[in-house]
Amino acid sequence: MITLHGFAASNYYNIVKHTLLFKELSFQENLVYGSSDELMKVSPVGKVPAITTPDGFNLSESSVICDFLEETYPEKPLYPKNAAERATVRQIMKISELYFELPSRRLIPYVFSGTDAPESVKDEVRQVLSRGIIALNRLCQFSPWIAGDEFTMADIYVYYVNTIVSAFASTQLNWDVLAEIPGMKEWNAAVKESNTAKQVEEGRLANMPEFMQHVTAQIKAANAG
Ligand SMILES: N[C@@H](CCC(=O)N[C@@H](CS)C(=O)NCC(=O)O)C(=O)O
Repeated sequence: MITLHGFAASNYYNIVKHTLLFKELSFQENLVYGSSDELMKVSPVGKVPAITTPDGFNLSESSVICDFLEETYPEKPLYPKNAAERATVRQIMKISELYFELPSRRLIPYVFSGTDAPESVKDEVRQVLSRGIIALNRLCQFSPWIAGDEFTMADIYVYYVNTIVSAFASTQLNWDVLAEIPGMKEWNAAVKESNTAKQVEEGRLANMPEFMQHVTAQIKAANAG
């Protein structure tokens, strides 16, 4: 059986969990937080998520894990057969990671510490998000799925990226980023309606109290040091 290492409050973890559930693969969850010794054994940078396969192969990086799962378990495919269409799916995923996820993440420490981000940081984040908005407006089809008529890995990936945009960028910048992409909110609501997304969300909510305790302890330790 596959082991999924990490914690369900992580959107990256949930990308892989959603993929495993979609493909109906049997897996067990091993609750572990970032940078722990246990995680370092399976993830070279000590980040969540990582997986261990039944034959003992360890792998980290959410999009790489998803590619591996697709290649190893091609049943219930999440990438189109056509190479150009497959590349477009990956392009949407990459752009959402670089221009939506990563800038939004820069604001997480301010949200967790209850402070307002400096204007210079907000400006930088706004600029990167603006490029993401332009690119995703050009690439996303929402017909009905993000890359066309097939539900693909990009639907899973962007859905969980958007949770970070909404929770951190939109709140800190007072900017409804997703509303800048016509069709995005309706598509988001459609993915949220799926039983798989609901199951993943249950896991996230169950983990949140413990995760917040973990974050609070980390902030205290950092302030003490
Ligand atoms: N590029 C990585 C990012 C993973 C990541 O940032 N994970 C966060 C949790 S959402 C983490 O492990 N943070 C703990 C740490 O940085 O020590 C991926 O796609 O898997």
